[in-house]
Amino acid sequence: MPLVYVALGSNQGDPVAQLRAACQAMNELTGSQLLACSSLYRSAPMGPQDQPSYVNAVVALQTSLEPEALLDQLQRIEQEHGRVRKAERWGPRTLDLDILLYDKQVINSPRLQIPHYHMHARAFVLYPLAEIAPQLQMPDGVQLVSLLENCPRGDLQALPFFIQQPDARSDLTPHG
Ligand code: J1A
Repeated sequence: MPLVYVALGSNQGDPVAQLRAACQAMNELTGSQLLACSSLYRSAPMGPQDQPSYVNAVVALQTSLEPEALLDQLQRIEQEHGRVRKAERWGPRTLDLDILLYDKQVINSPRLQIPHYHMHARAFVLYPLAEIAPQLQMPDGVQLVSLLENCPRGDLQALPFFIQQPDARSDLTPHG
């Protein structure tokens, strides 16, 4: 079954609770099982700084869903779990789910670019990914560790909260 890495991010409402709920929802997707979750990390937002800091994580998901079907499901989870109730109405979407890698596939469709276009240079993606898949290789053969060498940690900070780990698996060897 394909092995997929998904990045999670939130900076509105209760980001830790939203990331936990998103993980549980991914684990409940048809033909899917969460294999590993990174720690949670906090960092300043990119761009305009007049918004709360982000909480990010990366998970490994084994799934029989095709890439676009998985995207549909992740977008549904974003809608269901990523909305902050503000006074009497629902605010904007506040949960981001990005497919970083889908096995070794390279996809460039109107809806989907894999490997994710921004993953090569973002500390809040690379460090959590390295935590759960230190040996990972990109589809073009570049090692994750060499991306890390060119990506300073910056203000990225691991948080003392955890997403409940799925059952430990000794056979989890990402991308062989
Ligand atoms: C569209 N897409 O992107 S939202 C979607 N490839 O409709 C998809 N591999 O069709 C398309 N996975 O976290 C193309 N979607 C995709 N993202 C792929 C998913 N600062 C794909 N510190 C638009 N931390 C889509 N985040 C893509 N500052 C963009 C959400 C989902 C991430 C904003 C810190 C953060 C942001 C800004 C941050 C952080 C948006 N991140």
